[in-house]
Amino acid sequence: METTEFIWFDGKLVPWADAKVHVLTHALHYGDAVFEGIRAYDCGAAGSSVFRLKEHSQRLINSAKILGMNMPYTAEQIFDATIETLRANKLKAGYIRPLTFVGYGEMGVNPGHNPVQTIIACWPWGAYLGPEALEKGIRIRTSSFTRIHPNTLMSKAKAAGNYVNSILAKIEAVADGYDEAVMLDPAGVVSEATGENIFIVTNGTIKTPQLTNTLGGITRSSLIVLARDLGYTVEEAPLSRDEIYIADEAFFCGTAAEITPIREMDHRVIGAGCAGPVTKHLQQEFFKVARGENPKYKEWLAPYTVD
Ligand code: PPE
Repeated sequence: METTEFIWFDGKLVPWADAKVHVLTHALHYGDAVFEGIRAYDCGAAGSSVFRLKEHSQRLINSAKILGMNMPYTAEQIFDATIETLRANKLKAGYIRPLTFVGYGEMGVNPGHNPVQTIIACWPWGAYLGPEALEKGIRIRTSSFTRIHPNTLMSKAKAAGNYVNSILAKIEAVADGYDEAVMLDPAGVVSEATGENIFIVTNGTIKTPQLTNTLGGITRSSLIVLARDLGYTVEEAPLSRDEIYIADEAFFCGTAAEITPIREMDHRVIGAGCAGPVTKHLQQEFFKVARGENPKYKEWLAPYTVD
């Protein structure tokens, strides 16, 4: 990976190589960490902007609350620390990873009084699913792994432990020659991908699963607003696997993946087998918003400049 100079670690900027923890860190053994994935965009002469930093900062706090972690920072402090980290690294555009984790202290499942620590790292990160994915679309499979039951792990928490389910699905998909997996929930309806929410387009109507057991994606909620403002009808309703097979268009969305068209699923070509017109339209409008070219959504952006 491409590194940067500093990582924010519990209030201090430390050199990248020195941001270390003990091997008996509780979260490393039991997965009790929560994180965020955030993107900053280069807005040209206007400087840079972090996309929906307020919402991402709040989701980190919410995730910690769901896991019963004693989070020592407020959403405002995470917001400010993120901007501080970007500026210290002179990073105009890239990916930001805040992580709050249960640290070193006692071993055993009970996190007890172990310290709760927070880091914020950032680095340049291009297209998540490969350089051609955003334009040409990807091939996906339905995972043989079921997405977590809403009372097994807490899907509204962006918790490290939840990602073991995603890792199983991702390894399987990649080993079988696909770019990504989509997972069904315990009832057999479509939930989400290993790191993205899913949308389909049928007869001009946009549809996405409700949030029963999926992460409340910030890209997802932004796209729902954006699409409705553009005049599209957007439904949040149960989505079956075969509805995707016969959709005109399908796409994934997430901070890392942005808006990635799906061109094939389980060996069925979706629509015309390339990025469809509605997907392309939303992609274009989304990037305009993120790059500060649409003043209507200015409140979604946290502007900053680097010296
Ligand atoms: N579902 C899952 C399971 C998920 O991990 C993400 C983000 C989303 C939906 C979309 O959420 P949002 O980013 O708020 O729109 N996945 C992050 C982690 C990716 C990684 O490999 O790490 C991300 O996109 O940053």
